[in-house]
Amino acid sequence: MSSPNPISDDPDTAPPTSHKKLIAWVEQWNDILKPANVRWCDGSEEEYHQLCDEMVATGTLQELNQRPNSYLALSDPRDVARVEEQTFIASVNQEDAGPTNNWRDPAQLKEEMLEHFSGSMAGRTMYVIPFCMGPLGSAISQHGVQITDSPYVVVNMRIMTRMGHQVLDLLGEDGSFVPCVHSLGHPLAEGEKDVPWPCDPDHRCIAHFPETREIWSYGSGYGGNALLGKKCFALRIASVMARDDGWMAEHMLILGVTPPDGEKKYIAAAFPSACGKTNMAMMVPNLPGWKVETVGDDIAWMRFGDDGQLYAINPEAGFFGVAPGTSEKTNPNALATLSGNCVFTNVAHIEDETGVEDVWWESLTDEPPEGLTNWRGKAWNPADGEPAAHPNARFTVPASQAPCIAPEWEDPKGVPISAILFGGRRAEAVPLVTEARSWEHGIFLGASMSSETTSAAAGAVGKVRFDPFAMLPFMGYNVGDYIAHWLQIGKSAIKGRLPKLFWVNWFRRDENNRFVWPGFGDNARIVKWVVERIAGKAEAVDTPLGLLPTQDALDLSGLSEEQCEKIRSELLEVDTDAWFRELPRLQEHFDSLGERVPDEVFEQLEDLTKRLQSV
Ligand code: TSX
Ligand code: MN
Repeated sequence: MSSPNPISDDPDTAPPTSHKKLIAWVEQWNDILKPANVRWCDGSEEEYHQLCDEMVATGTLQELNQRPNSYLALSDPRDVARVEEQTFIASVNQEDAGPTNNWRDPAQLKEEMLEHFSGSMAGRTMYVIPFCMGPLGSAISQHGVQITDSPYVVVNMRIMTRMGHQVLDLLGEDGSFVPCVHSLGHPLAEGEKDVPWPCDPDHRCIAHFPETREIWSYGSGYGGNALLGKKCFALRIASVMARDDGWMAEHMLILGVTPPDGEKKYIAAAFPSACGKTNMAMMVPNLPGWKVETVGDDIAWMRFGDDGQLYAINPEAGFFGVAPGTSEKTNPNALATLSGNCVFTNVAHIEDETGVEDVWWESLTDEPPEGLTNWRGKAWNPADGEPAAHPNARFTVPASQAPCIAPEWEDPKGVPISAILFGGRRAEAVPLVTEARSWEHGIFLGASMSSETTSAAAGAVGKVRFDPFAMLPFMGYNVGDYIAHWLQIGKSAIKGRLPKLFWVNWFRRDENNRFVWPGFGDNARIVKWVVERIAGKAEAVDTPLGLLPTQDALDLSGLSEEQCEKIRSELLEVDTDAWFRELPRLQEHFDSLGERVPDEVFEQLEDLTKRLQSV
């Protein structure tokens, strides 16, 4: 005899699909999680408003009267960021997860997690969110279905993905989807009062099963731990799909750049955290007549078209950006994007005597306004030395609202990528811009990527951390196999059709510890050289590190004579001494990545050593 089933017995909650596998999967989890209700999300505006209103009533959200349809959420102070220590790649063989991932045996991990999932949605609604990563109907897009007991996750997923009934239509009766299970881990007993940000920090676990392409997330409601379409699916699981099916899932922004009298080109760029990826994607060029438009700010999925070109889509529909540091000076386009329809998380709250309710974060204005409430919901006192907004405070906003959004950002066929930049934050040694000598040399540069830690992350400041391809926390499989996949992409490509690869560094400092490069809109000068190199119109000089702009090739017009002199002598020269110090660190880095690192990487390191020795 079958037990009464709230999914199919109640006509109001009957599944709006005839996809048997999907219905069976939802029923299976309904039995495990034991929610009070099941709600299939349709993705409508009414649904969004209803959930927001409910969260205002329960105290999860505060409405902001200065920005239409915008809200502030303050998290549990123990649930403020991705949790890498509790993030797992559960492949059958440990070696398939590789030395850079936390590995667990899949069967064992599932058994453990099921104990936590058992009854974890008691007293709550289980939302079923069908979503699409990428434009609806694109051959590069992929579908997922997330189960969650967090209405905050539902409204964020509606901004960050294409979600709802259209996705069920696309799935039809047997379309494939990545099943994503998420629970906050805070069941409610009969009559128990809820808290504004339920979670279970002591038992958090973000699990990926690459072989069966499943995601299980327990205990956190924050960002990449909970919005499973983003880091979990679009990077960790998608990187595995991409390896198996000959495409690429990368931690990259995508921008379009139009020269004053030339053809629009598209550039993808990978940077570790705290290098200003969103700022770069939304850059206002400091060169007359040049235009930069945004296709994506965080993730790129790339596939070869029939013409042999690599085409990229942004799998996301919104920006989930770090708020602190975002200002009229660093990113005016982001501020314009945030005029309404935003969810802010862990920023500070303003409520003044005139009835204004809005948000604030560090460096939004030169001076903080009076009467701030900090991200922990307490009156903010600057004398305490604590920031008003959490350093990892976020905004969630539809990408379509950006004034700089490229008109073709949702083109299902993607945009053709002409160049890929690898960057990092390095005070020394790494030049302003270097063109790779070949695809294989570019892969060596990507695999060598490193960045100095900033105060935004925990731990020591100014320590160099390697972060190959800015993918270290996001590879769903062995890092050596990942590098081999990049090499394989090069082998399977039509000759001459691959994007050119570059290495950039905006963060060199002088003897007084001041940044030498003006950065921000002036990065357009580097973009210009890149675009001209693609067109075969700019000069480069062959150095041991790769191809650097000749002293005159970089457009420095409008910068002071003193600045130009410093840039030419410090940022466009190879510091051989610094590189002899760097070589053993690189050797150690590649040795630490395990047995599967391809020989080509070590050959590149040898070649670099020889070139430096023959200077
Ligand atoms: O985002 C940044 N970009 C990329 C912009 C398109 N930031 C901020 C990084 C933290 C997230 C940068 N910071 C950049 C940069 O190019 N460059 C720097 C370093 C820098 C900081 C301040 C100044 C110049 C360079 N100038 C003054 O303070 C006047
Ligand atoms: Mn990212």
